[in-house]
Amino acid sequence: MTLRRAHFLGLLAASSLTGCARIGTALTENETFHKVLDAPERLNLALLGAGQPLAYEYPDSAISPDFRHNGFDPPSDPQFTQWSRNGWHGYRLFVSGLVDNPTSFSVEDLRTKFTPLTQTTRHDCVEGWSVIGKWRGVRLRDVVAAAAPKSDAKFVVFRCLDDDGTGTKYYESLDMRQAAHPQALLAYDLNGELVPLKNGAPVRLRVPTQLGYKSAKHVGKIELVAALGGENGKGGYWEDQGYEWFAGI
Ligand SMILES: Nc1nc2c(c(=O)[nH]1)N[C@H]1C(S)=C(S)[C@@H](COP(=O)(O)O)O[C@H]1N2
Ligand SMILES: [Mo]
Repeated sequence: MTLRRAHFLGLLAASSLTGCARIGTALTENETFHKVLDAPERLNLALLGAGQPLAYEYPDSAISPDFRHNGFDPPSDPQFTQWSRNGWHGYRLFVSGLVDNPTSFSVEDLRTKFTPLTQTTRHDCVEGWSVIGKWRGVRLRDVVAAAAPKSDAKFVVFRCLDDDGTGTKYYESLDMRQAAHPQALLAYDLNGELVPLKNGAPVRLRVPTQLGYKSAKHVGKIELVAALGGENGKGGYWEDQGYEWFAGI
């Protein structure tokens, strides 16, 4: 399958201008900046991600010996169990919703079709503990761009494969700007090995600029939507229980 790395993505002019306004004047020298101005109805996710505050990246010496885990048990259904026993063969990460190019990726696709990124960042759980881990994966924005979001796509919803024991699945969401953050990662490795089951295998989101509950584990599907609310709830399992949707740290 050919990846559509559309240079520009169709998003509304309003969000495009917001994205540009935050970046300041340095980019006015940049050819891309002018292209965005020439086509204000379109938006470049890399540009939207630029200029946002970055989470601190630690040296390897700071990596926690064990990356503590939290949350629901990993999925235990036969299909997930089979994937996990077969090196994740059969698993696919779907990208759908308000996109021109609905698509899906195996873990191998993620490893080979995208530029890899490694980051050693801190994970802060709202319960008051932190761990530092070295994650490797692909930028969320590259995976989103491959699906070519439509102009009305405003939020990115992560549908997870695990549930709370009563059948209610974990889910989370980011807006397009947060999804474009250069450190928002879809991770497949932790500390040089496959992401362990307890930490969200085979693919988990890492958003080091926000509290741990935003970093959805066991992601099965990424959905581009116009709005939260309705079937998209308050934008996350814990948000539906009263947590803040924005969990910046
Ligand atoms: N799918 C899924 N994602 C999840 C959770 C969960 O229960 N299920 N728990 C969240 C919370 S509260 C935290 S602190 C982190 C824990 O990640 P870890 O188990 O790798 O430490 O995952 C977040 N993402
Ligand atoms: Mo958490």
